Amino acid sequence: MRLRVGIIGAGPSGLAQLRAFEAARTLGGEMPDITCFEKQSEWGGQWNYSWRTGLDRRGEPVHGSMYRHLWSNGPKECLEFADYTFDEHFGRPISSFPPRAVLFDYIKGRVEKSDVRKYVQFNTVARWVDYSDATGEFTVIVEDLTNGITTSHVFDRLVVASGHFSTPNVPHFEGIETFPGTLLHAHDFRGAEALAGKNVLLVGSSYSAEDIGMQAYKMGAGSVTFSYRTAPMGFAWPEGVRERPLVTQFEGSTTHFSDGSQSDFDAVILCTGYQHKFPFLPTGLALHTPNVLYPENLYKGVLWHDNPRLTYLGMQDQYFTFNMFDAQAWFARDVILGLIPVPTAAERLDDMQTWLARQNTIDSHFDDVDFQTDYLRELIAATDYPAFDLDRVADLFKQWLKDKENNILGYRDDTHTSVMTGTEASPHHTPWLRAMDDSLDRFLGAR
Ligand code: FAD
Ligand code: NA7
Repeated sequence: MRLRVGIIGAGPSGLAQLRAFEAARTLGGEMPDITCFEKQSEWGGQWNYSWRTGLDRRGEPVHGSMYRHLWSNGPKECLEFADYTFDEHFGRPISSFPPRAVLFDYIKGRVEKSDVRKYVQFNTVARWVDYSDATGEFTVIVEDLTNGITTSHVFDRLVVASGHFSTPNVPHFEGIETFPGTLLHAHDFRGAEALAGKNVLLVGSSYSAEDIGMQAYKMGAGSVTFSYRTAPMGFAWPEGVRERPLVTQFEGSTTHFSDGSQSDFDAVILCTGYQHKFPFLPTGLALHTPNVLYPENLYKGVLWHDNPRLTYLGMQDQYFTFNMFDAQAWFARDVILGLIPVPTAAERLDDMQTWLARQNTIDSHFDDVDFQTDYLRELIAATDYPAFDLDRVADLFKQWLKDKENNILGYRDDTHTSVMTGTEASPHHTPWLRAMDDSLDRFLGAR
């Protein structure tokens, strides 16, 4: 009997896994029996935009957290697939910071070319997983959301690629229930147009706060205030944008901060991050971790230490994205195919502890980049994923971090050079601050 591999999720991580197996097959390798369950009706994960919030039309929690006018927040040259370049997909240079629809098109292009759609069961949600020590098998209960019928599927290996930016972390602040204006978590944010003229408060000091705050500014917010728990972002903000320490209390539309200051707001957006949540996994298989570069209990960042037949993809905090999911998927594939041996539990622990100890010494974004670069280096060296100059990508990330420091509203107008092809990005026809149409057609069209 062929090895049976189940994959949960057809976002960039799950698609990387399908692509990895397909790449091995085209080289003459034996393909396992693969089934990928995707609860949405289309693949692409977060990049498959949904206007819905809360529950979807079938009553499932909406997965998507992306919004209108979302443009890549890192250079595309840092996430380029090594086996499917932007040049191959678009046939000409494009700019370095494309909008969501353009990256969605790129992701889809690779898997459409690879003909892996046949492995995906869409509209199918993983409800529960059992593992049997006696047989070494996973039993996965799924529901076909189109007809409510549940079925049971048995696998020898399971890959969890269900993402970790969908279940919001929503802290409570004293008096928040008295706030009369717009109040939501970033997960439910879909666009900043209605924030024009409003005084907006964003709680949080990471990517979501920064980007939604700048969207609000771009769309004409009256003022933008960030509230941080640990440290301010410290960018050279434009006029009308400021940072305050943590909110201590809401009193109607008045918000108090820990430095004793107070302000009135029309809208509050909680950009307070996400939870790793796996409602379909029992204790013993479910990963519990904050959003960090090296979650505990994952050997090489992917194999579940307590049961290496279970793989997690994309569970790290991310600098590298698409190409990291590839590196992980190629590694997981070769473990699943028996080409990479799984070390003993003691050896795995030792390896994880080395990475975890290094993680504890990180004290800058540059350190983050170096950490994740070395992590990818190790994974890529272990497989036939096409090698590329990781140090040059790390340099690009560091340049991008500096560019943001210099010009938080203008860094997306910078261009970078592809490490894969040497192609220099073309400047976009419209500066990001004035680009009000984020469609694929407009992006590819002339000025
Ligand atoms: P996801 O994209 O979340 O895909 C997971 C898939 O699993 C989904 O299709 C979901 O429907 C499916 N699924 C979940 N649960 C089940 C279940 N029980 N059964 C069946 N299917 C299930 N990255 C960048 O590189 N650049 C950016 O500019 C960028 N911006 C971002 C902005 C936002 C607002 C967010 C939230 C993320 C952003 N990211 C960005 C990171 C982004 O998460 C990754 O690029 C990528 O989408 C992660 O892929 P994934 O496959 O691991 O997870
Ligand atoms: P992140 O990067 O996980 O950041 C979460 C932020 O939320 C971070 O600044 C936290 O502050 C803050 N946070 C968390 N809990 C609280 C409470 N209780 N009070 C105040 N602040 C809090 O999530 P993001 O949503 O920004 O980014 C995730 C992805 O979405 C990313 O890939 C983007 O590209 C889009 P801390 O610094 O820990 O004090």
